[in-house]
Amino acid sequence: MAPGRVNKFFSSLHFHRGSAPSAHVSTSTSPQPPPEVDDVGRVHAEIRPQTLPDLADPARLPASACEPANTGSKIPLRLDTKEHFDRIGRFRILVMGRANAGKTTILQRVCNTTDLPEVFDGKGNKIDAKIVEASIGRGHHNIENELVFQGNPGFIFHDSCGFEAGSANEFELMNEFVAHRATTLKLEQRIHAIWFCIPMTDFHRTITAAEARFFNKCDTGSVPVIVLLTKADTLNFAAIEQLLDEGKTIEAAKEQAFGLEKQMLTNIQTKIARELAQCTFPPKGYLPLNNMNGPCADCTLLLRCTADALDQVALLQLLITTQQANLVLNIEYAVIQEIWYLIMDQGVEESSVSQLLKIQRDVFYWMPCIQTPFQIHNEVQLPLLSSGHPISPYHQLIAHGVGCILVFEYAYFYLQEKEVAGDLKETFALAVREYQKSGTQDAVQRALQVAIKECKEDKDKGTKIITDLVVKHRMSKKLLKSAQ
Ligand SMILES: Nc1nc2c(ncn2[C@@H]2O[C@H](COP(=O)(O)OP(=O)(O)OP(=O)(O)O)[C@@H](O)[C@H]2O)c(=O)[nH]1
Ligand SMILES: [Mg+2]
Repeated sequence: MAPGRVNKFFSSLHFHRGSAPSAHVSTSTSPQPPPEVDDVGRVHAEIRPQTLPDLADPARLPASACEPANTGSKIPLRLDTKEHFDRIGRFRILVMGRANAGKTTILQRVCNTTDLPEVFDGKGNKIDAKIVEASIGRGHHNIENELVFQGNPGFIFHDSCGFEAGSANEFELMNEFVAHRATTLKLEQRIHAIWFCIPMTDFHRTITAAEARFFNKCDTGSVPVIVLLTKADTLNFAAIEQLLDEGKTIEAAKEQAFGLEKQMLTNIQTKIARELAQCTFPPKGYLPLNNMNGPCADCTLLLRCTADALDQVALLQLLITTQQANLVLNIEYAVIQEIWYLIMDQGVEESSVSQLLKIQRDVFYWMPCIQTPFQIHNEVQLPLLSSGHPISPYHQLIAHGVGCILVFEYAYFYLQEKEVAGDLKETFALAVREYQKSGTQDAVQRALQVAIKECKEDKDKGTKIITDLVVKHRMSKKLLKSAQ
């Protein structure tokens, strides 16, 4: 990530779960406890505890921060698209909706780019951009085509045009595609989420008959469909227009438009939700999106809404580790999915080597992809990331888990900022040294002692407190300063 991109990323960091979002997220079903299934083809390498020193005894920790990595192999940070095409376990999203609904713009935001995607046929052959453009110009999006942005080739998108202009044949093609890709046993071909765009520029015709047909006929199985109310910002014009029609002055109309715009959006969303709730296969959630074409566009809510609609931990991990739009999401999910359970497990009497390694590995799986697909570098073993103060094994485990998040996050930024392939073992060693010598480790440990008491049993409040604590102590902030 170039310094510019790092800056852009950091500017998005103020978005947290619980902070006031600009858009409202709602889900129509309560989240199910996710089963522990890993069927997306993700390679989970085993850590080998037998090679480790006894981490529970600080006196026996290795002098060097990281004990032997596998081979010290280099990681290319910018894999070319072909390499990524060979990779299984990429997150695949079908985006659908009327022409001009803002579909491509959303995908660009998610991949941190303004470039157009490269288009591949289902066999991985690149299609000439001119052919694609000509086809799109005629209103055709071939749903089978795979769209990949160089900004983040970890995502594969399929784009389907709206049905209002489409023939019955086109609907059937889409139906077949969804039915097949939602259930195929070929994991690398499966779609993981569907974003159904309804533009608020067309708010007078919210759901067309053809769109309702999708929700009545297309069984997407466990693949969640999220309705995106795109271009919600354009309701501002509609609100001003309405106020002017009511006889308001232009100044008064502008002043009152915000309130009316919000009211209009709520009414539209309620109307759509009511209508779709009657369908055989209603969507899992609704999310208005504003100004996605603007410089401050942020897709954190979209990613979070999509993540929360997934019903498998492995898919959730895949999405969170693939996205690079907001790395606070990585921290947040690592805390919710791993650290919170450590906090709840108050009966811990000792912190064994295998427990510490398990935490390291569990946390690693939520961090951004800093490994090539088939070289899992979490064989690198971090030392105990807890300061020398005598603390209980319970606190030691939590401190270690939080320390791992901070070390991995710093390592990721360090590698991105250098923009060179690096040796992961050395980078982790450097991150650990920074963590320990900068005083961050001590500060985190002290802050944790207080935070754990505040957490009590309230998961939402507790995970927010811990996430904020981790975000506050991110060492990557220093990298940003040095890049300026
Ligand atoms: N006001 C506003 N305009 C938007 C937003 N998102 C996209 N646009 C604009 O809407 C237009 C269409 O956006 P695209 O992303 O190309 O729409 P699309 O659905 O991919 O269009 P087709 O592929 O042609 O069907 C562009 O001019 C965008 O700049 C938004 O959130 N607000
Ligand atoms: Mg488009």
